Amino acid sequence: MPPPNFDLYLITDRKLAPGRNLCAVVEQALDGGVRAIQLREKDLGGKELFELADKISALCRRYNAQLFINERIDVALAVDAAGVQLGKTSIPIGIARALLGANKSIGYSAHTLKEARVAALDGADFLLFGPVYFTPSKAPYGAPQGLTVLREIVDKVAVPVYAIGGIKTENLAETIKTGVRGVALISAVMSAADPVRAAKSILTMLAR
Ligand code: 3NM
Repeated sequence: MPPPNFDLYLITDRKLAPGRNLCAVVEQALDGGVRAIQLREKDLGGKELFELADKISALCRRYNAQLFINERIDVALAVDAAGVQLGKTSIPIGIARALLGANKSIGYSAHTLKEARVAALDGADFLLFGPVYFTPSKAPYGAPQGLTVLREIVDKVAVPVYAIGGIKTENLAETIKTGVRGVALISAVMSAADPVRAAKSILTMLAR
């Protein structure tokens, strides 16, 4: 696959958009210029996830945006998504590639340099690395990794890296300075009072 062409990878979590319809928030993000969405609703079974993916896939097509499905290769194929997001408890990258074919993208969420290197060798198209900053959902796994470790990953792994975990407009500039390809985030857009504006301002900063 060609390298990813997006700066901002927006991940969904409908629990972080309480009281709002997930499709409506995703559409606002697309309105704000987001062109890559990862559907990550881990508690949904196949039926509900497929139905949601189908709706979000139609939205993404309308905006010429790419849709990635967390873990579920079957759902990604069913809605003809751009690819999947895998991690260390997922089906191996090589097997995913065999199922998906050469025209789908595989993102991999790494948490150590070793894991990032192995994922790159196994054929991941891009990596997420984090959590760079404090973020409530990852607090049980230990302290955030910080910018020094992030920079080391960027320098040592020959695959585009996206920073994830606690990324906000306030820390975007210092994060970009590490040489990352872009950033991946949930709450800075999903929980924003105005997701259109939040997406726009993050994308403007990333484009600089
Ligand atoms: N993965 P927010 S951090 C889903 O480090 C996820 O792999 C992470 O949410 C990792 O942008 C994270 O709201 C949460 O901090 C990102």
